[in-house]
Amino acid sequence: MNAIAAIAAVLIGAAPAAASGVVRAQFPDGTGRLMQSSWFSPDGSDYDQIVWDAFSFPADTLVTEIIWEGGHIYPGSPFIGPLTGFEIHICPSIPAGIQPDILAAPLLTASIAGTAEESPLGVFGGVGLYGYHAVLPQPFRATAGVRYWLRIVATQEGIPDWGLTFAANGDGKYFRRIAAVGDFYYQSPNGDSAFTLIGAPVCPGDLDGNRSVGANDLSLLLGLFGQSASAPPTPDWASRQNADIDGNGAIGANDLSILLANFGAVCP
Ligand SMILES: [Ca+2]
Ligand SMILES: [Ca+2]
Ligand SMILES: [Ca+2]
Repeated sequence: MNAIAAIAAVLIGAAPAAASGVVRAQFPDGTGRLMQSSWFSPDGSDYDQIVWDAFSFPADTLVTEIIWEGGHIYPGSPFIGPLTGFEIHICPSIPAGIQPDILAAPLLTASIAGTAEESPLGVFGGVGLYGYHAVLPQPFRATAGVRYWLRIVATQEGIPDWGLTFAANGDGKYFRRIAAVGDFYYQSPNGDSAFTLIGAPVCPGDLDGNRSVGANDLSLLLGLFGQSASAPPTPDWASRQNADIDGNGAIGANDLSILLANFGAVCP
């Protein structure tokens, strides 16, 4: 009996299926700082700003829902337009990967009418923050190792002031478009935006993204066995999220069972 079969032998019963769970999260940093990402609908204005932030996965992943956190920079101001919706895009990178390809068609577009299940999270640094949630109109299939850019922009009928809150983790950069005197400027400031992607691995058990389930995947999972895959994020956060195949927030027997049930599988 080899090692894999020995492990399998201790797992009784049918393997559970991979379930939908958090596949990537950049957590609010708790400061209440906001990066404006909103525009004056329908014609735009010199007050508009748009934010993109990047994400990627070690293995092919289906993204089905998005959660994000933000608030108003000038809450209660009579000059500010009401929040009427959100535009969510997933955009490709330019070849170097350092910024979104703003000329290319988005890979996914979701228009959310209304306030996207806005719910208060509390007051942070004197700023009221809210959580938002949307189910994508169709799942987005992310390819292993490819860098994508999430663009979440609020629509306001009046001067816009809505923004995403800064995140405690990420690669330390985001991308934005600001308007000034009738023109647009693009910048890569320091910081990350807070968002959570919900979904599931395309190929449960393929942790290294080579599109089959094998010994290297098992080795990766065993290396993380018993670890948490929820907050607070660690430097190997992406790997932990990826290894938490059933999305329950920890890497454990269930995940191992799923991997072993798929051992040898070649992924679509
Ligand atoms: Ca970032
Ligand atoms: Ca693999
Ligand atoms: Ca798990």
